[in-house]
Amino acid sequence: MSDLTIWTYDWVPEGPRGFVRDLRLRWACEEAGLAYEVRTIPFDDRETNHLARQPFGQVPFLSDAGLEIFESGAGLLHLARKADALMPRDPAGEAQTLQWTIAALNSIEMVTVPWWFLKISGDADNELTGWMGQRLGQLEAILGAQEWLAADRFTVADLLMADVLRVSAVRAFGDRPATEAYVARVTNRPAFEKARADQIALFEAGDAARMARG
Ligand SMILES: N[C@@H](CCC(=O)N[C@@H](CS)C(=O)NCC(=O)O)C(=O)O
Repeated sequence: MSDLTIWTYDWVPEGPRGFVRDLRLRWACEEAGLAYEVRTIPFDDRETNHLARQPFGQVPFLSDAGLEIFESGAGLLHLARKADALMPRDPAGEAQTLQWTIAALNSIEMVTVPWWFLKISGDADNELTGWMGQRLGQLEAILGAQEWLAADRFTVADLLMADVLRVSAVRAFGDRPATEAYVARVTNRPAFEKARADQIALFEAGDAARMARG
């Protein structure tokens, strides 16, 4: 048995499969060669059935021996501390990795998720479009000039930024060739492919279990 357990739902509808954020933690473990297992909580009653472990009723959360950690970003940084493959150990490389990891969450995902939500709710030209366009344009300039966000190499910051940017509506927004090449490059990594395939297989098994329950 591994010390690391990634917790997710036992099932989700088809739409979010391949995008549920446990994938970030699976991907990081795969990149780092960290042994882990995946365990589930029931999707039904999710709003109340695990509040002690994830106060918003969401997934993922991570167990590591006696520790429990929620928020995918916190889980990623916890894993990054264990593995050079995710974060360099020199102070400058580590600082760059931390800043870009937080930027992925707090400067990019902070606008892309509400923008996407308004868009799928029928408000395609919503008021967040200008804000998101500005942020993604700024990132496009950076990704046009450098291959990786931090320390001239792949880090957990790239894993997270690419996961934020790979949402199809965000990917299709505007003409951003450097960003598109970056997302393709990062998500072509075998560790991503495995994490994604494993997540989809878990939710497909959940289909069968729900069908058997009737
Ligand atoms: N900020 C949280 C967001 C977690 C989140 O949005 N989880 C989604 C799955 S990817 C979820 O549990 N959705 C179900 C719900 O909100 O009821 C994180 O990064 O861990």
